Amino acid sequence: MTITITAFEKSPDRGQGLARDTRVRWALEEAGQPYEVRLVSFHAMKEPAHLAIHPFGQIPTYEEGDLALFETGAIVLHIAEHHAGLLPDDANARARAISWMFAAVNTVEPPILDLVTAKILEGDKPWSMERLPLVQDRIRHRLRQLASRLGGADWLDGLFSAGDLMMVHVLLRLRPSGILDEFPALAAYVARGEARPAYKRAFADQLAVNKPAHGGR
Ligand code: GTB
Repeated sequence: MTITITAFEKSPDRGQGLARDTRVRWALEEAGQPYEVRLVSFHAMKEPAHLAIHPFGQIPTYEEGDLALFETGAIVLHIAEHHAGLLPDDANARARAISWMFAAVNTVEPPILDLVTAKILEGDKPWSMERLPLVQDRIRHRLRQLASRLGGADWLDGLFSAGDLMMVHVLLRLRPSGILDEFPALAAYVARGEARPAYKRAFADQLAVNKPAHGGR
């Protein structure tokens, strides 16, 4: 059955791979599953046809036969549960890898999204400059904890898993801020994720859609 995902027709990040379709593309590449991409505009995302598969009018979505999914955590988990390569066979190790997927989206991603909100949506507010250091320090607190758990390991719990895939992609969103580089072990962890052939294919495919014209910015 053909797998179809949705992605931005024109991503605001101009192909840096930060939009969340990249994590779904990456999971599908790790799993060796071919897929098609339906590109949607911001306008189309809010139309009934898209809202029928994504109640919040966002990308990405995942369709396969009569199954339609939204939320990248659920989509990546579905892919990982149906194909080898993203979750360990051992039941306890599998449960731990899934914990890391939840940790990525529930514990590490929220403060990172707060920073995006603080800079982009609230940047013009009179209190914005005062709030920014608080938001940044909440991120640093989480990253210290994460770096401490990772220690000198390559991945969060043994072999690379869907937990690492989600965590690496969540951390990538921080790169433009410079905060990731304050944690060399985490920056190296992210670089290990980016070095995976499956990530490179996913990145190249989203870049092919979003590359700025004339090579400019
Ligand atoms: N929790 C959902 C999930 O994980 O699937 C969140 C989905 C989501 O936020 N989708 C965003 C979207 O559709 C795109 S990825 N936004 C349009 C809307 O809400 O109207 C978020 C994103 C957007 C832009 C950048 N960027 O430019 O760097 C990075 C990430």
